[in-house]
Amino acid sequence: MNQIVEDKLSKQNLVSVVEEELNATQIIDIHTHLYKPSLGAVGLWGIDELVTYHYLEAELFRSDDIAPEKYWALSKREQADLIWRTLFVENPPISEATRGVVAVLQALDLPTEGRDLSEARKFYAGQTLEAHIGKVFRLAGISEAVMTNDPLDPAEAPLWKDSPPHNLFHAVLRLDRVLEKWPEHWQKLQAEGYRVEQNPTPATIAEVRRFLADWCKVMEPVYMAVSLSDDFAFPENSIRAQLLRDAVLPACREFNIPLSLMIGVRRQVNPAIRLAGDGSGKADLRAVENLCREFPQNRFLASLLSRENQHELCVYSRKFANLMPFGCWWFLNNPSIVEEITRERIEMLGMSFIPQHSDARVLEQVIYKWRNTRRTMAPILANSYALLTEDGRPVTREHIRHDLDRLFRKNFQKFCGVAN
Ligand code: FIX
Ligand code: ZN
Repeated sequence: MNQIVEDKLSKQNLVSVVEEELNATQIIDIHTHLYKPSLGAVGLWGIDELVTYHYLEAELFRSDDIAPEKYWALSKREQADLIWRTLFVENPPISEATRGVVAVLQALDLPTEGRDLSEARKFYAGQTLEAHIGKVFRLAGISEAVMTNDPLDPAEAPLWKDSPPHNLFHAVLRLDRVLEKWPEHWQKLQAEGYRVEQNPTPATIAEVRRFLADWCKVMEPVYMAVSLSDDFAFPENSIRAQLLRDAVLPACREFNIPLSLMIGVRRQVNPAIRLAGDGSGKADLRAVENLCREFPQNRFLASLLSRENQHELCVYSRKFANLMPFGCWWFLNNPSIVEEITRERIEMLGMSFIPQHSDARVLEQVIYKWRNTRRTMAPILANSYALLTEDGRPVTREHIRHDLDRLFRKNFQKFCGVAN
């Protein structure tokens, strides 16, 4: 790193310099459920989607005695009105998810204390998606968002025909339906002309490889991804393990992209509340250990859903350079837990990890999720630099800028082979 002679920062002004440099860093959001404009038909944006986010639906069911089936019978607008009244008018929006909506409204200069959503709905009536995306990304301080793209999603797949690349978005080939739900989906591949059967025979494996290659050519994904249940094991005697070993990992090597392992979901612990009904469980990370050791030519992004798995993920990341921990996922994306996870990652991994992703499902969520990340991370980073200064090594603004660029851009770009 070329040494620029700079003022050595005192402990007092470390926090303000870290905050300034965090605000100036254009972040790459490496996992979202957002979509480029040409896939806009499946993308979510606007006040009614923001207020009916599944995190808020879960909180509604705790604060109102409405039965889920009655809620599901309401229109999207009626659902949003009920959530707004219950979680924002009758009660203070003090949770992470409700406060996030307030932060978005403030950032968009919309009323945050309204008795209803009429002002916000009037604002959105005048917005066009592409211009709004640019404004929201600027407010969030992100330069790009990485999507989640499922070739077996009947709503999304047809939209990829003639869908042009977009400079603000990267694609990801999402494989839950192939790896986690093969029995329910192999016939979809067959219907598309891939000569597969339910048993993963060598011929079926070859056709799954062809399916993956065809979609890699269409999407040009920066990585492949799968969300795996908390009981994921590898090796194991299962179709999932065989498809992973014989089709997905070779395809990742063929296209030189990582596989993102998101492990720990306990699907539909309460089906009555639909997308809000997923839970979390501690995983056995020997699966990750075995994958990293047995496939050194593969690279693995990893984000785990259980707080109890985080420290051992740091230990494994010290053992395997082909393992990149990322984000404080889903139920972990709360300041109290982000602080613990980020501090132990810095202590054990230096700046060789990817601290956060937004997981945004609704476009405007990136505004609050990245405001929270910057607010939570500034004192953590300043503390790390204060300790370094105390122990004898002065820190400059250039050092901080270099580290933030690694954390929020270069580690992803290098690990996924994405150009700057
Ligand atoms: O599997 C995933 O990508 C999860 O992030 C989502 O399914 C989850 O619902 C979510 O949006 C969490 O924030
Ligand atoms: Zn996600």
